[in-house]
Amino acid sequence: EIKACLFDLDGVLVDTAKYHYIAWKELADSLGFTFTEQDNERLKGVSRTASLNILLEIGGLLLDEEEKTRLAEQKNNRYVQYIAKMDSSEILPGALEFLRECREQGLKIALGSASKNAMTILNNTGLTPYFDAIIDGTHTSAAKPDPEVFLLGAQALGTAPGQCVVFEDAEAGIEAAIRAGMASIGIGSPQTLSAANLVVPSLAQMNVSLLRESFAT
Ligand code: B16
Ligand code: MG
Repeated sequence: EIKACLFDLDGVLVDTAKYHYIAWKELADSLGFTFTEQDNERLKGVSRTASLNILLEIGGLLLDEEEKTRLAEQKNNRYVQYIAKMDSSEILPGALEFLRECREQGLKIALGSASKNAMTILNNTGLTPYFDAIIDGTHTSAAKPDPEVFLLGAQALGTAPGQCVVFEDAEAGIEAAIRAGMASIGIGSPQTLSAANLVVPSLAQMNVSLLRESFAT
């Protein structure tokens, strides 16, 4: 029986991928190479450090750790400027309605995000009060597909992994859910998220009855 829902942030509840993209693109521009929207797909759900490594690989640049730290900081400063202007209009379709329904139906709710900026985003969009537990990139030591972020979420809620369902838009996030021993629902395309128990285009297609039907034992 499902007792808790664990949500990824970027790509599930809000579309911050566009701001990550602009900030990474600005960095690539300043380093003198092109970074496309297609390239950006590879960074979704991936930590900041790992994202920078992919970006530098695309640009064919080999840099030392000190320089990398500086560039990651430069990108993040730009990103923080963009998310500072976010408000509730940037919550993805169906997300608020589903979070409300989960609460009404007595399901517990946790965040499981790789982002170190999750609190800013949740506060600016007004989503913070919906969560019983918030686990983000400031609490974790291993990135998805490591299950750490979701296991910490279940622990904070006091719910067994077998009673949790994870909502994720990234392949690495679905893998993390599986490794945590949790059910998973992919948000996006069935091709990339085929490992999930169920895939829906967005949370607008999700409701608690469908959730219960999908995982009825
Ligand atoms: P930050 P999620 C992830 O968020 C993003 O999808 C990914 O593109 C980003 O690099 C990562 O957070 C780290 O974010 O630089 O803000 O710490 O999908 O796990 O909510
Ligand atoms: Mg995501």
